[in-house]
Amino acid sequence: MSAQIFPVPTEVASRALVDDAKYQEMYDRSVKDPDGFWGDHGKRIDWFKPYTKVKNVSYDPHNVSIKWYEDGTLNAAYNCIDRHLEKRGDQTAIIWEGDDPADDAKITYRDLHGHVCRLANVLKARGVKKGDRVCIYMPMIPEAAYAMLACARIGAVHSIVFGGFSPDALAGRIQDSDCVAVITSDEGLRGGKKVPLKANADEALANCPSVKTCVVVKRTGSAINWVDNRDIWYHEATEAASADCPCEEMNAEDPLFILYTSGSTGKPKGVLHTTGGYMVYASMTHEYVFDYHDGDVYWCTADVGWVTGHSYIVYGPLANGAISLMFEGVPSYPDASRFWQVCDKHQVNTFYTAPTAIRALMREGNAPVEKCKLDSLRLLGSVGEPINPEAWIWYYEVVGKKRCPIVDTWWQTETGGILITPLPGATALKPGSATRPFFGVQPEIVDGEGKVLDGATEGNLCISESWPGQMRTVYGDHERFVQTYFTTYPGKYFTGDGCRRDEDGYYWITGRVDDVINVSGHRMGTAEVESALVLHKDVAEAAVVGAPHDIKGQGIYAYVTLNVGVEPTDALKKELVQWVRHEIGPIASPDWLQWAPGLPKTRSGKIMRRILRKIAEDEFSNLGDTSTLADPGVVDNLIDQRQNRK
Ligand code: 6R9
Repeated sequence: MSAQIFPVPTEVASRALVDDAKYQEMYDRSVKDPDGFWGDHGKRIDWFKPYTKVKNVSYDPHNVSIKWYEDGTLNAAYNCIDRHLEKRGDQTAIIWEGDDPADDAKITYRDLHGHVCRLANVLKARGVKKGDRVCIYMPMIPEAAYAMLACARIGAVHSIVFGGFSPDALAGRIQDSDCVAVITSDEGLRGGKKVPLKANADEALANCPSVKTCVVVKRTGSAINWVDNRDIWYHEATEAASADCPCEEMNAEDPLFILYTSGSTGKPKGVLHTTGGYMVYASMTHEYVFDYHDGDVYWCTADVGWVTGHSYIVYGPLANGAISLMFEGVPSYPDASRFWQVCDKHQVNTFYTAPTAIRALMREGNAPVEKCKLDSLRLLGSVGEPINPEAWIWYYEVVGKKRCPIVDTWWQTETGGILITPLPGATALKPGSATRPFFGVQPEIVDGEGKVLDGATEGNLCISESWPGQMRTVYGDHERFVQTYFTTYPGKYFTGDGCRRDEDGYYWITGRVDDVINVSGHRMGTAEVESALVLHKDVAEAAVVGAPHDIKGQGIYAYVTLNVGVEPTDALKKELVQWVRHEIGPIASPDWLQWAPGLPKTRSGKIMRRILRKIAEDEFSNLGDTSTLADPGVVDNLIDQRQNRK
């Protein structure tokens, strides 16, 4: 592994909130005295009624219960907007950069207050009340942030569905949480291409009787279908609404949002986050990890459809009164220099993106980066998947000009905020390592039997104690929450990731150890893709695994068994790829599809994905234990087919 170490640069250290000694001191206190530590840091948030209790958590598999600040009351929108009005009402809250480089806007905290209140009043007038679920299916426009905060303001629980998901995927998520309203736009615009959001929503809503209201933002102005009494134009309704809307007083443990994420089995899970602990954790990690100082321009390139957009475009930064840049487009449009042009244009200080984007841009060479000055950049960040040292070095040298530390932040939808990460002023960096735990986070590496391993070692990553940003349950299915995260290694939260710890106590995430594929930093359950494939009339069976992919990190490799009598043609392959795209969305498109006359199974009928993974990686001589195979001939056949393709 990479032995190179990058110490904290002096300029970074001189302005940093935390140096190494302070990190150690704060970390020690956070684990020895969590009540004292989080009791103090909880005060970074404004509470209507202060809490008297801090942590109340049980990881006992018979009674998993996670509560933080349980008797405090607050409102997330108040913390992101109202409390800043006096001091920084005229400061920019959101810099919006459109898909077209000529399109941009600056929204001050005062503007934000008006927009959010108006939309909140529109929702209220349509009967949306505290506790109701509202689905947001939006492009990256400021109205997406207004929608989140309007829900938070009135105590409605938002559930954002990424704009790249299909009507079916959207419908499933709306139905699972019985949303009463949907907020969408006529179309989205990405890389010059239109995305038919309203048409998709219409198709989904045909099967979602719980939805009484669909608020539509006009983004492109294209003609759309309209359902009277259900659909309302955002611009018309908000114009007529009052710009004053009181904040609902929420208990710390009242839900703030649901976000669906893929797991190793079954349909996506509705990860539920509550208000108090989440806000404390999102704002605190945003400040310390990005060493945020007043006036810094901070850009996280994620989409609000993913958890990174929730915590590090909206809730964390806005709770801190930050300037948060929101980008509608893609890194390659109009050309591969776009990210860097936006950095120069808005004088971005902190830039936070995903390894897949870095790898894709790296492939374009240095010229698109070198066209730009990038002298405003001070700090770089990475999230979503392990960053390979080669991409790390390129990011560090070519983008950051060897001046800017890279914070490689490991976390999950479930964790609400960053758990393992460098702190810019405190942590020497090793390319490819997420380095050390954030305050209060106690990682443990365990072997297959759950034995905790000490020192330099490798195994499965668990977290032994709770932190305030942790998810509280799977919406509507607490048992699934317990089963998924707390039964594999009783008494600990199991992350689903593999991990190595080196001699210096640095953590290196090695990737998922379950049946989840990380495609371009987005999680996809193999089971979901398989279910989509077997829905096709010609498919008898399918098995999906992840395989190494140059840009995406992992790509989707599908083995498909056709029904008897169906001809395996290239046209059918294309059709099946399209089929999955249509069923789930473009992010689920298989990158490779191989015909499998039979699948390797155990005698009890379990598909042996381990073997399929090896075949997809061309590691034919290293298949591991094959003694439990019901029919070894199946494997030889798959290897033959794989070899003949090349
Ligand atoms: C925030 C987010 C979570 C999974 C996680 C892990 C992978 C995320 C990473 C990383 C290595 C990092 N992951 N950050 N792996 N280094 N810095 O991505 O949430 O979409 O839920 O994905 O992503 O495998 O378990 P989510």
